[in-house]
Amino acid sequence: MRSKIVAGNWKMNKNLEETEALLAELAAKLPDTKAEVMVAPTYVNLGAAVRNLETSRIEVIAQNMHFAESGAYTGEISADMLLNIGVDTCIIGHSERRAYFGETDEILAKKVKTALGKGIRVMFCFGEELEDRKSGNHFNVVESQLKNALFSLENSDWSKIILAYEPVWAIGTGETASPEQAQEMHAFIRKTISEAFDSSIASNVSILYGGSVKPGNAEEIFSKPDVDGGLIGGASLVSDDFVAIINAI
Ligand code: G2H
Repeated sequence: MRSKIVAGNWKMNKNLEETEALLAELAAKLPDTKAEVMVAPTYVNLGAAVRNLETSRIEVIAQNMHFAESGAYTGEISADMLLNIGVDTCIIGHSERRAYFGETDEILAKKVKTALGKGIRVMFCFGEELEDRKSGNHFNVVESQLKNALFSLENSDWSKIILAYEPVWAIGTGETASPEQAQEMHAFIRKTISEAFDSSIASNVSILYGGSVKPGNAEEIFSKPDVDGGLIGGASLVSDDFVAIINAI
């Protein structure tokens, strides 16, 4: 049975005091939900976030990690460092990492391999750009992003994978994929995984939708059968909005 998940990607927002204040609000307002609730604060505040949420069921996850074990990689963070502070889930492949930091499918495949090898659960992000959608190439792009980074995995690795389909044209733009577009792509993703692996892997993997999810559109998007929750950016920075989205699942 796949999990329902609502995750907040805080990106490069919130200093320490703001992080602690938002976490306290979320912990106090967290509704009774079957969904797994996750937040991804920025690196420097991860340790504080873990300590702040010690008695809460909100999970702290990381926004990124490096593929190397350790060494001369200035500015980078390793899988072991995340595990050491109690973080065992990491977003990998967010479109902003791909676009602004040159993360290719090849680099992402290495990150996924390292993370899984260390026992870190991976929230793998992917999605097409506007030109791909306009030219009708969106299914091919998504299929190749999945194949290049994930299709060398063992069957057993899939229990540690969460997928987040985020069409780049809908990220932070206020433009959202329609619930039908999200469902169509999520069903395609499941079919692609089913063909490459097997149908039980495809039906057990959680596939989140991300891209301008807000309290006003969350319920309809989450109502689609192949949408298992959301990866939320902007709206996760305001506790009432994030709680409303959690309530929509
Ligand atoms: C997509 C999403 C969260 P937003 O990046 O990953 O951000 O909800 O602001 O579009």
